[in-house]
Amino acid sequence: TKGTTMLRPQDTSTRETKRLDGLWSFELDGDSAGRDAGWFRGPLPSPRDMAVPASFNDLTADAAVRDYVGDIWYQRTVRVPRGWTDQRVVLHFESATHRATVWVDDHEVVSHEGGYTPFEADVTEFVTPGEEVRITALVNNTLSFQSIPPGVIEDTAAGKAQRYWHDFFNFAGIHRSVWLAATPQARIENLTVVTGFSGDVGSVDFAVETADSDGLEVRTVLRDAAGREVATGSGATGSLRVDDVHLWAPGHGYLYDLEVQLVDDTGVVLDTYHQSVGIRTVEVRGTEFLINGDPFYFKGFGMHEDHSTIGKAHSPAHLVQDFELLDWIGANSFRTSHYPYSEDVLDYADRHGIVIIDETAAVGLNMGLGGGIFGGQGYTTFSPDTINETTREVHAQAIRELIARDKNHPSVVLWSIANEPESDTEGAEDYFRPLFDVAREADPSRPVGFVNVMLAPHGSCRVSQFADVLMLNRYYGWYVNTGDLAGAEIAWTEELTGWASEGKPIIITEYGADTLAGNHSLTPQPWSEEYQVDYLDMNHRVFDACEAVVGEHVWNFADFATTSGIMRVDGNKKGAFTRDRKPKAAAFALRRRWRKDA
Ligand code: BDP
Repeated sequence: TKGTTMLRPQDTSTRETKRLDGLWSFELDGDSAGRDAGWFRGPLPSPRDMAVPASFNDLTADAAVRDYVGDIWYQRTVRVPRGWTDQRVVLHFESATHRATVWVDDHEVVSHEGGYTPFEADVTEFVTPGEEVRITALVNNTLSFQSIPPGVIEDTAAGKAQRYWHDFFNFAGIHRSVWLAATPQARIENLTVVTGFSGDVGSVDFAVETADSDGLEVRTVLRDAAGREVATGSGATGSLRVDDVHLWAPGHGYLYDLEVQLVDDTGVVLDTYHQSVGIRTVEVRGTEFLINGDPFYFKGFGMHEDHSTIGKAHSPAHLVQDFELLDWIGANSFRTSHYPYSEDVLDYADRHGIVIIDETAAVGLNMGLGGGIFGGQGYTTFSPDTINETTREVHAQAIRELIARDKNHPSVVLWSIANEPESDTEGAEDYFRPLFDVAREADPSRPVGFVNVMLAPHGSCRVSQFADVLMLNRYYGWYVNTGDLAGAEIAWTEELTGWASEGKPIIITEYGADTLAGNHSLTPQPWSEEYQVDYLDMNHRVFDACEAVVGEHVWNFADFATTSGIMRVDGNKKGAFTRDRKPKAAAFALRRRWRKDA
């Protein structure tokens, strides 16, 4: 699958969509027998019901389902809308974690690797408007050294076991909506906008790709938020001039609407597509991070798509609640740790002026994590047998697909191509150098970085040299200097001073302390709500004393599910909110710092 030239399904005067969410048939296939047996040719042999979108893991009362690794079948029938005659029909998955192959009736139509980016297939020749078709998706959630994120299947005395090096549960399934969508045959296929301004005059540079469009003309119309036409253009590429420009800015999600039309020589509009456009600029200058030329300070969190019952599924209700809490606490930004989030999340951020660091699913490329005396040994991170050139190609494709999907969102100001990879070795340097090029080639308009781990402190990291912005995860006072905030403050200040000498802006992308809600202590004891507050205060003193620090993202917005381990009690408890979004004392403390008005 191309994976990088497709537009999100949309209802316009020339396009129509049908969402396939609801209950699907579902069957685990532990022997991987279904493909050869042709399970897609008819109803699954012994299906149960499963919700889409949802992670399947927590929806049954069966540990074997929760921890299942392997092939997973989803199936449903759908009636193709009878009005779709002569249209091009596509089947679009917003995501399937971590990979999928899809059939329409007996025809294999698409395969896609990577659990958090969309893919689609042209199914026109396999469907008849007004008739039913059977859609079957073979999803697979196995992590290997050649997947992003990586993992390995190990042989244990009790059988095969999935192991991975990232600290969140390997939720899987169909996490976002599935669509049937109709477009005209002559169609708009891809669209890129890059914005700028000078004084009162804004610019919207656009590049449109079309298909089956011989003899047709591309026209563009830009309207302001009140629907007034402010600029028009003709041709597939160009630049629109916007007088008296109304900028998109943090806290101010002002959006124009760009309508792209495909028009024939008699003026008939054969296809039309709408794109929200926020006019703003992003720039790194010295140790500053500038949005619209103004220094920006990131306040917010590393987050997760994680909720009880639905796991990593997207849900509009949870989206609204999480953004309401971000607003309440005074956050102006977050990082999509540790994978691309639902496109609805980005749309919401665009509309509300929330700033996003957009991350790929490249997390856990580090055999030093989860190491120590209890394992982690036995693997070299970068080697021909582990994370290798094939992995790098999968990783490159993940970067391309992230940027292809999210390039037009004004909320996205910075790409994060990996979280906490090994970065202090020659293997890491060789692995990452070309990946920064991949990102910059796909999007020359935004800075690129990766998130550095405390195992590669200042002076030993060999990858940060490629980054425009330094993103640091540090746990002084938690994983080191545990319970010793005075010692932590000294050590942290010293390391940060080293990083500040690099002359690049620094965003602290993680700092946090596990905290059991309701656990209190008069003296600063780790795991208590009071310690979490003291820990954050200490960190803030360190940041405030360092000019190069341009942002603070607490780890994490909310408690979240992880794999089982002796370091985790019912998951990771570093949330400012609990998993069901109740505030800990730290939430109020952060609100006092971030909303001086509150
Ligand atoms: C960092 C990771 C993050 C973890 C966090 C922690 O980036 O995913 O959840 O530490 O240990 O290593 O809480």
